[in-house]
Amino acid sequence: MIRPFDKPVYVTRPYLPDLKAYQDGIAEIWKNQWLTNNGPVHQRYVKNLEAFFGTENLCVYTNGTLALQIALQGMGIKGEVITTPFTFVATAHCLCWNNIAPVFVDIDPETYTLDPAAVEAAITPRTTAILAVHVFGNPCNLDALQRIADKHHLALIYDAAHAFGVDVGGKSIGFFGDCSMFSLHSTKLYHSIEGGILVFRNPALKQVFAYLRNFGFKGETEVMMVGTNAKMTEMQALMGDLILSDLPKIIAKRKMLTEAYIACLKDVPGINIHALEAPLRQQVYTPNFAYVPVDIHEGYPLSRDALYEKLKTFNVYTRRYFYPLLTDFTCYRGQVAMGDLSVAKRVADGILTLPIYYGLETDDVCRICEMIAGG
Ligand code: T4K
Repeated sequence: MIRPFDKPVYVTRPYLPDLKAYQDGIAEIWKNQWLTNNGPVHQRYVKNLEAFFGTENLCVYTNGTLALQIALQGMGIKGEVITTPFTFVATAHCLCWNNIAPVFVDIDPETYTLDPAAVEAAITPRTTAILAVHVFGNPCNLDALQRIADKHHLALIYDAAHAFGVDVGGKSIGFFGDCSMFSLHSTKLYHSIEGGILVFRNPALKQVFAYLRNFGFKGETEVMMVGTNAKMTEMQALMGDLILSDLPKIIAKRKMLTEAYIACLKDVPGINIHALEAPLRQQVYTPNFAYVPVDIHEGYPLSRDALYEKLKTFNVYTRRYFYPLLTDFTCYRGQVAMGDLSVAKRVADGILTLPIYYGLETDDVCRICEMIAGG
């Protein structure tokens, strides 16, 4: 008889740094009397991020959504942009907020990222960019997408919201394409409460991206462009800065938990764990173990949704990231262009993302897996 957890086990919990260290940082902010607008903690954080990424071509924002909106605006993206329906709504919302038409195409069944052949088939004279998502931290097909972008003179932008800490060929995944957005939301493995980062190729964008973050201001009396307010506060910067040095131990713990899921689920009929195993098997990139997506299919005695409900009775709150597909949401249904999305639909209907966070223990993982194996 498997007992429910006494306290709710959520799909994620934020990593919290040492409280005393955060309190000391807050005391410094009190002393500075500087809360936002490029304060000293923000400046220190940016320097540390530049060292982490190995580039000065980055800008920090109050959240990932505004960061991505600013990337599209600052790069002058217009017309149609090809993107994925299997992502968080923010990806497509950022296009629409810039009056850009999203064109949704299908995904690869192994990585759940954009299918390059489907991307190429959807290009029209109005296409200006590809907005690809490293969903669950899985790198997109970087070479193929770059080849298509080069051949058709398109910008290549990555929504790397899930991919902080992922390296490819020894360098950050942020170095691929023209620009990448990392989300630093509390639900992410690395966070700044709320936050976002743009990493980009063209150094000239740095000034534009900074203007757009602060209403377009240059000094006190000049406004260069119609910007917005997307500045990160000192409290956010402090959180991000304190957690940055903990990243290796956060990722190591998540690797251990992922391996525990694999060991406990590998023989459960009807549960496909290829998306958990793939990052461990390959040699090409360093994964971050951001999510635990498992695919529930016919061999399992319950439907995905029934399992999701059943786990709630054990006090386990999984999520169906990313279901429904974006194209099925009220605001997009019937309003947007799309190709054949049969793979994306199948994936969205079968995926359950299981709990993973620093405070979770392998015993908890085994207990969750017993609940799943019980059918
Ligand atoms: N692109 C992609 C591909 C994204 O996934 C996202 C964000 C974005 C763009 C936009 O980036 P941001 O603008 O957010 O920086 C969450 C996050 O709010 C969102 O950031 C994230 N993707 C998305 C995948 O997940 P919800 O609506 O599922 O979050 P919520 O509030 O239901 O939280 C999930 C669980 O986390 C809760 O059940 C409990 C736990 N939790 C959450 C918070 C906020 C805590 O324990 N403590 C907390 O403080 O969207």
